[in-house]
Amino acid sequence: MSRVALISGTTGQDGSYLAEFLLDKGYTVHGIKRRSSSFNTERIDGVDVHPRSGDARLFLHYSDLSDPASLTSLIRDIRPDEIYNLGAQSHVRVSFDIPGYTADVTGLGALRMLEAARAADIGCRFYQASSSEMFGSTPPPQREETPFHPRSPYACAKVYAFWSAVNYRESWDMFCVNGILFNHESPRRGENFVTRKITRAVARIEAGIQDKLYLGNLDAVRDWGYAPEYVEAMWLALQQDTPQDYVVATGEGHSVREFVEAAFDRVGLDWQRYVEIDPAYFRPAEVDALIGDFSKARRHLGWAPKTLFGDLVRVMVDADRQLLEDERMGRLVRVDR
Ligand code: NDP
Ligand code: GDR
Repeated sequence: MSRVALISGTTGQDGSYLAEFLLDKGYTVHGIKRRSSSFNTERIDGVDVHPRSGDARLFLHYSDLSDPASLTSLIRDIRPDEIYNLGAQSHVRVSFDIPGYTADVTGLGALRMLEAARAADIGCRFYQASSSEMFGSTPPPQREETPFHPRSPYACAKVYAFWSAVNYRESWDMFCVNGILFNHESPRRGENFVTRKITRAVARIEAGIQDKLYLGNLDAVRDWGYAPEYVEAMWLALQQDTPQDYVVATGEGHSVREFVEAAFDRVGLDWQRYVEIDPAYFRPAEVDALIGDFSKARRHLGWAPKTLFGDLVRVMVDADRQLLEDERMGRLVRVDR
């Protein structure tokens, strides 16, 4: 019998890659999608989700992390072997504008998933999408033992979710794991995160349909990896004998300025002619530098990143050039090009 996984956040960057990864491993995958007034399943539209097709193994269900009753009945009905809680209001800058909503979905949402899993009493394994943002202003390198100092409502909510997962592990003997993932990007990255904002703008500027790129703090340093590789680490963390927490990162730090420069270099343009600073993109409190030490993940999971900074920038710029070309030619476009 095929193993069964439930993913919250299936329609997001990571959820879409994880769904594909698990389907390739032979899992039956159930995903949560939330009600929206416009289509929000674009990232997984390429996967067969048609429930009437005899061999369909991906099923999407309406639910929401703010609705405990729907989570409880979903888990009770599906009886998953593994739950991946990836759903979140995941934008750090936006969390300053909607702190209550962020705390509810990103923080309490995790608790609701944990409690629904406990109530179902099915012995399932639970992955919580924790974040390097929890380290906040604690200087790099950051590892599993590094103290948290969150700098945004988003990061505070993630700290709450992190400790809730630990608490369910210790209180109820549940197999709960936190993956503390550092920034990871891809052509499926949301367009208002800085890497994708830059690569999309580079493609448009090269094509002559955009003049300027407005950004905030160029000095921030991040440890950027490649999303498809990070979902494997999530899965590996749930296959171990004991539940533990893992930092997943590349170990390399680069500034936003370096990312901008490398992306414009890829198309032979001088970034200084196009980039302007807009203070609207500054954050009330910034996280200056995140660089992860992933030696525990390497040791326990046998995991290491393959795609590093230069290749990541190249993959993302090239994908956005191709995407733009396809849009201009009126071709049917999938976001994972
Ligand atoms: P995305 O923002 O791309 O995806 C977030 C997902 O959560 C979407 O599917 C979204 O649905 C869903 N969601 C939002 N609100 C709700 C809600 N109320 N109920 C149910 N689902 C909801 O994030 P990523 O894929 O980049 O990240 C996945 C997870 O990992 C998130 O929890 C994020 O905080 C965390 N993380 C991400 C890192 C990264 O660098 N990408 C690093 C560390 C942690 P919809 O599509 O409808 O908006
Ligand atoms: P981050 O990602 O906050 O690290 O959270 P983001 O790409 O939004 O910002 C990275 C850095 O770039 C600076 N920056 C800008 N950011 C955005 N979005 N837009 C801009 O115009 C801009 N200009 C400069 C930011 O100030 C910041 O320092 C991501 C999310 O995926 C979280 O969910 C996840 O937990 C963390 O990564 C790890």
